[in-house]
Amino acid sequence: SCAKLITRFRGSMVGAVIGDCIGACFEMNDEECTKSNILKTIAHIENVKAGKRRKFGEYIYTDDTAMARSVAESLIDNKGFNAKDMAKRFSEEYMREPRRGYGGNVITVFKLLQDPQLEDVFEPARRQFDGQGSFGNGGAMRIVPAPLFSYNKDIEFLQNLTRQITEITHSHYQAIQGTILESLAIYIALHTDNTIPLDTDHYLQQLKKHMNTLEEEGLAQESEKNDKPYCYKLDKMKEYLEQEEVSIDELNEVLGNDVSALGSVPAAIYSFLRSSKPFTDELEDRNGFEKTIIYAISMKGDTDTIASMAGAIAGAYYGIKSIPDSWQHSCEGAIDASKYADKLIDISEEL
Ligand code: 8NA
Ligand code: MG
Ligand code: MG
Ligand code: MG
Repeated sequence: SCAKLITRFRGSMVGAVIGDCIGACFEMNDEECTKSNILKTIAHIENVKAGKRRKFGEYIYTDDTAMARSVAESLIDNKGFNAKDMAKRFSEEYMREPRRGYGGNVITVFKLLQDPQLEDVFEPARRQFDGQGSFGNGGAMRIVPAPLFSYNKDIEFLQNLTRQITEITHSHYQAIQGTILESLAIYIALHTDNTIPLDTDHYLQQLKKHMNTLEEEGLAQESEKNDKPYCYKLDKMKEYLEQEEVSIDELNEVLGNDVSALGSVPAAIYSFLRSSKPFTDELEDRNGFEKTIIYAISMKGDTDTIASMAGAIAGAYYGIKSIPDSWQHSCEGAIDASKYADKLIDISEEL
């Protein structure tokens, strides 16, 4: 029903903001990323009483959320994808607040997008890295509004929309495939019955079916490549979920935790799936959303982006009620994210 759906749209949009804001405290600070340390930050967020020391929006969002806001606003105002408008919003947002922690190379694209004479807004992205395009996770980190907007449409619609949004800044096939994987992960989570325990095998099978097709197509173009790295990582996740406990070192080695799409989207999906199963450690009493965020940060490396992508998936599955009020209160942009979710649900119903 619609009343239930709204909690999941809000959960997804807000979940992404929460992961970004809390994850940003640990970005590139690997020694700090132990569960007990992360829980200290969480305790700070939860224990400070309203009206006393707790500051509203104390934990600030980074480029991940800044760009997701532009995606949401552009889809809402245009009731669909408008490349020129979205490119303008990315670029203007960067110029307004350049210190949100953007990737080192994407800022070149934002500067070129400032040129009012520019005919093809996809051209600056195609020129990145000597024509190879960026394989960074900057496409995937901002994609959450797309699967919400596409809720009543099919997977083909979702994939096309996702590809177009990504290609404004990221043209490398691995960035596009990784963003589609994140989009699918959110879309499938939204469409999965959350009143029964999550069937992680079935969830992975659905992702694999689509990624297999995409990577087969990619192989025809990339003749030197003879493997399907996203499918490989989805298979490894299934294997890990059958085991008792897998070390973070092994997960980092196999799934990755860096600023590339291939090295971060799988870590985000795994955090969501692992957190649907019980823990026997200090995460034991946390709900599925809380576990997902804390576990994603414990993956180290690009923590804001991995936790943000994981939060978007977990929020879509568990809904806004699973996100503690104190977390929402403490993270900048959480209230706005809820408002975008409400507008996206209205538009998705008209499509
Ligand atoms: P990007 O397009 O600048 O890519 C990020 C980085 O990935 C680049 O600076 C390169 O080092 C590397 N890279 C990407 N494509 C190639 C290629 N074809 N060949 C060689 N190297 C390549 O920016 P983005 O928007 O993809 O970046 C997103 C990330 O940056 C997010 O994690 C976001 O939070 C932010 N960020 C991350 C860190 C971090 O180190 N974890 C720090 C600051 C900002
Ligand atoms: Mg960031
Ligand atoms: Mg960052
Ligand atoms: Mg990051």
